[in-house]
Amino acid sequence: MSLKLVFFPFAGRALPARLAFVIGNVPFVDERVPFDKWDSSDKDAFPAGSLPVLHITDDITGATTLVLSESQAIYRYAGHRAGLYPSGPTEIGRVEEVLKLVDDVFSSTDPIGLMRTFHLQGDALSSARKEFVAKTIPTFISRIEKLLVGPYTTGSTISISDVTLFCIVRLLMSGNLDHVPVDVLEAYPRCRGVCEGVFARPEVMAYFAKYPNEVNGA
Ligand SMILES: N[C@@H](CCC(=O)N[C@@H](CS)C(=O)NCC(=O)O)C(=O)O
Repeated sequence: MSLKLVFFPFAGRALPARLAFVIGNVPFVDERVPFDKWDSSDKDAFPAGSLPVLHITDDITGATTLVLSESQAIYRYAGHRAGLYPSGPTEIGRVEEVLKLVDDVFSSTDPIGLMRTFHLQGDALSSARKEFVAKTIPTFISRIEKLLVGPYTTGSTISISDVTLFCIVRLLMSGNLDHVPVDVLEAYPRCRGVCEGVFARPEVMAYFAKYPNEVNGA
């Protein structure tokens, strides 16, 4: 099977899958579509009219086996291929719970998810980000904090939920998000510990040496 992950030339919704493949030493084509090329492309050629998309091709026949369009599905597929998806029901349950909660931090509407703040400006941005810090983080990150066994989600073995958590923790602590202070995760040492564990892996460090602009998950 050959894998091609198509996304834009930034971290965003592709970083967890890129890192999963890197950590699992799974070869993949990391196609990065320039914005001007995307703007002029036929969106109907993409299942959801958006990116990321993961193409899986049979090496022998050259036939397309699967085209995945949703980042959450892509993370799970990447986790399986990379050996980052657990096999036991207890661990699966816990990893899925953390995956869902990380996604809630991004896209939940009640309280406000980070994605909804990205296109705001001025007072609207300030008030949405303040709500995000005051409500969303305590609601979802504190739940994740309680679930983590440590040093990773299920204990000593890294899982795909650790990779997605790493990406959001780096972004939240980056200082790149207006109105989100860099110490916003001070009260969540286990979440920060997962982040440190993922970041310390040689293959992850090598990835960020190649793509330094993605190191803060943006
Ligand atoms: N639900 C989709 C959302 C994908 C999405 O919104 N992708 C954005 C980039 S992060 C995109 O393709 N934007 C360009 C466009 O919609 O034209 C997923 O999770 O994969």
